[in-house]
Amino acid sequence: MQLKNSISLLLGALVALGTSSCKNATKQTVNTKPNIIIIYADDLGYGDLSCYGATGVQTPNIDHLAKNGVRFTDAHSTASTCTPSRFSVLTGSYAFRNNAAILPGSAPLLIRPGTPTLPAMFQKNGYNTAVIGKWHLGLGDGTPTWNDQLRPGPLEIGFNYSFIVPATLDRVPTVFVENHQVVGLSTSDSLSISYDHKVGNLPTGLEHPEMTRMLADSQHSGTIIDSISRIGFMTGGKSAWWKDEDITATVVSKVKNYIHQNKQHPFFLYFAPTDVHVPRAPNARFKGASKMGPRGDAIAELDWSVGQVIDYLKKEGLADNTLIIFSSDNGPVLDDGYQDQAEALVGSDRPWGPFNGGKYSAFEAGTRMPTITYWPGHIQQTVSSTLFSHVDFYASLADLIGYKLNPGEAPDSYDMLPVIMGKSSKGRESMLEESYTLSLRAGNYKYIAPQTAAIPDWMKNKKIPTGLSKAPQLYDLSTDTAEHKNLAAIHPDIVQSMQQTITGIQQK
Ligand code: NG6
Ligand code: CA
Repeated sequence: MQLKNSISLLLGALVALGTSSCKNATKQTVNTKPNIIIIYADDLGYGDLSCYGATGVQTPNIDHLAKNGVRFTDAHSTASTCTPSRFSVLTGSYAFRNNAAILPGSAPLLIRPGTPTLPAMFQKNGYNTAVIGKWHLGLGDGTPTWNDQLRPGPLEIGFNYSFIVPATLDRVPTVFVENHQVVGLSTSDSLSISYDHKVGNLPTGLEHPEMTRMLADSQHSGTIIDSISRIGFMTGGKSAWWKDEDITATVVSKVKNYIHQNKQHPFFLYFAPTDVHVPRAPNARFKGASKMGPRGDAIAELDWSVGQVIDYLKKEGLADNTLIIFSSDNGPVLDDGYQDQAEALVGSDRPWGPFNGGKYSAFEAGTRMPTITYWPGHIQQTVSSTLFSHVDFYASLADLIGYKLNPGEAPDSYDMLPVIMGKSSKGRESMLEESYTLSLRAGNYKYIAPQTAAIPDWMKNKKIPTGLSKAPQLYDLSTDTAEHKNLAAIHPDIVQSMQQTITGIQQK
């Protein structure tokens, strides 16, 4: 493999350095394996970055990655919502295998200890591993014990360190969890939450909308914390509550600490920024950074975080030895329950790019993600239209570090390392997309399996078509990027064969 050759060349060079001189070189020889950072943003759409056509906000730091790395135009998260997409990145499995769907903040750990995971794979190969940022994959065995040790969690499935937002910004509890503990919790003020009834006396958005800084729909009108009403109810644990405006800076400082502590040791960092999910309350420093109000400003804040990582790697002398993969977990949504003017201020920008749909949708914008790989001196700069899925990170990164997958490990993951490195354009022959149904991409076609559950084809408040229909749908993306013209009736043979492929994947 070409890449392995280049790694051995690099190894050779470092060893040579180590024999010829000084302390620094000796230090560097310790860390000969490349570090890997996956930066996985939240709800960032295909058209949300200036390198993908955004004009209402500029994203110079992420654009820098794109200009010097591989910018994908047909790369996908596995699903159009968060939990299933993140499940797939970390396990190399499609989420339907585990019935993974959006989790409440009280859910137990979805990935059971003992399951092969991407971080555990790195650990086995001598890496230190961390998750910093959004988790949303559950904690504990039953109901999480917020006032006690929270386990199992990230540390039980392959991470050496974790600093997480347990679920989403719009869900209780609004606290960080570091390793097994809620950060800053006082023993004299225990924290409790519920998703079905009010606990404690804190005001809710339903009772006191005037106490909130942005109005929310009824589902987001539970307990008000930091002037924002949330999904669910919460009381106590006051010393541990986050301030929304400070979340990104806190998380970025943890990222820097982690990189610093591991600068002489290979590491895998899953950095999951909370921008640009609702409620969008970026730091005041970013107010007006875009022309698009809080949603655009949150994109600017996200770009800042990426810039901080790039600069810090340089400062620590790690830039040339670190592969960065940047992407997002699902497509964009303007109104996800809070009135923050996202729709009014979007202007002529198209967060969903040239595609139809968005978050939650079976149409392309649900899963087609801005995706960039960057590794100075190693990646061949290019724009890649290769069909690629984030479930492939697992097998590709295994190849990068010379690890052979065990039978059954990362069952849906293909080794696409040459594509990640910009050295091949040979993509997947077929790829599953998950939403409230299953879809399949193969050749020029996209097939969306019929969905009989009572989910509408149009989400009125969000103004997003779900892409669901009781009838099969078939689109030719080479002539119909926006999935408007259903060809299923004209090509029943293609419909049948694509449905069979899905059934085959399901039975694997
Ligand atoms: C939905 C929430 C939405 C968001 C989403 C998860 C309601 C009405 N909406 O159920 O606000 O939290 O879940 O987003 O409850 S995700 O990016 O983590 O998938
Ligand atoms: Ca998301």
